[in-house]
Amino acid sequence: MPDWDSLWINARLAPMVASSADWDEVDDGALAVADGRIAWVGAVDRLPEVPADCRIHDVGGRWITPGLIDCHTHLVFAGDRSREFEQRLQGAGYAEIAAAGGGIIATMRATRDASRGALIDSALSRIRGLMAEGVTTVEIKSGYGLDTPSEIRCLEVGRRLGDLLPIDIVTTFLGAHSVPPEYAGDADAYVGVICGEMLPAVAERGLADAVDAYCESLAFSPAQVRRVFDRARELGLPVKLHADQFSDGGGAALAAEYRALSADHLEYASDAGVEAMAEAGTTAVLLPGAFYTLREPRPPPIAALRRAGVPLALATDLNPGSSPVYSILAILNLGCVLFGLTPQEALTGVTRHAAAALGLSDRGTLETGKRADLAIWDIDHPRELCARLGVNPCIDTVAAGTSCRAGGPGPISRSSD
Ligand code: DI6
Ligand code: FE
Repeated sequence: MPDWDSLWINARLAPMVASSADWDEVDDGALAVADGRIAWVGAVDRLPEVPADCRIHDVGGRWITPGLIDCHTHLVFAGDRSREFEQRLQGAGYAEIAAAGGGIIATMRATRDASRGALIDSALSRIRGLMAEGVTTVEIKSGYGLDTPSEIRCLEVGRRLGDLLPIDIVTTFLGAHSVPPEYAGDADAYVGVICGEMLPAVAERGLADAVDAYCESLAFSPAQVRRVFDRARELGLPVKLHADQFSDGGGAALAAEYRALSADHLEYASDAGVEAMAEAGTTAVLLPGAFYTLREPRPPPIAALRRAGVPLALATDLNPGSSPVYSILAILNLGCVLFGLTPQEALTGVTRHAAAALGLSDRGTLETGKRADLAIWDIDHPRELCARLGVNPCIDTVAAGTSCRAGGPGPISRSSD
């Protein structure tokens, strides 16, 4: 007799396992959980005998997908940049605003001045918004501290959020996000601080699961990124890269050379860079929120990425400047409308491929042995999640087998006892 502690029945399942064109859906399915892991999943007519003390959740014919994964956010920050949004509508450019002391440095100032409690509270509400949309794993980058104590504090806030929430938080060090004013004009010296002081301190405290950098003319050069990546490698930390967002800086190929988990943005990625990513197994993280908000003219080379077989992921890039998008469902729609992804590619981009972009093989599909991260939807078909803007059909988010809404007006469930 299996030792299941809970069973979801009367469900339509979208396991997101197959990379074929169809949805590999299971019309009348069931899913069992033991110790936070999927213990059995499939068609109900093949369901083995159910233990008497197993808690039954009847979802009333609704859809269950893997819990969604937001694999790229900058959601620990203070301050507001909507004035810059207005300036851009009046014709100012993103780089121009940054050069005038706005941009990332404006958020750095506000974040350095904010209390730890304030950073936690504002991040909690952003994450709760994502959880309400079926998100069970969130990646959070630092990058708004830009000195050692502030970067450590932002990563500690990320770890603390993981303790406070039922979902999983993954943290990424992004000290190489922008050159802080105290090193203005001397990026090489600042990179020296990142490599000599920040990264060792972060690694020693176990505060980051990966290291990222911003490879762009208004941020860091490929040579500077190499120094950061070499140090990360010495410290045993995997790397990710903000690559080719506003120009072809060779970021895609650089990420591939370092076997990066992911290269993100990629609007100006070259064919050679795309080929190198395919060879290296580096996932492409597409960020339509920044493309939309900055009204960028050139989408990433989706056809070339598809042809090369590069896994496509999608994420909010939630940040106050270039992507103030607080909804992963909106990102599904933007990924389809702006980048031409199919709904199935888009949903795979926030499940299986998003897990790969974080180097995680224990989630992102409905398969036996994986974390029992589930999202339960009041829809007729998963493509609806991409086809509509401004509606949230998620009725429950389950993290490692536990309903995140059990406290509130919760899930459709009938306890067997
Ligand atoms: N690229 C972006 O679009 C964001 N970071 C990055 O590396 C911008 C972040 C911000 O404007 O605050
Ligand atoms: Fe980003």
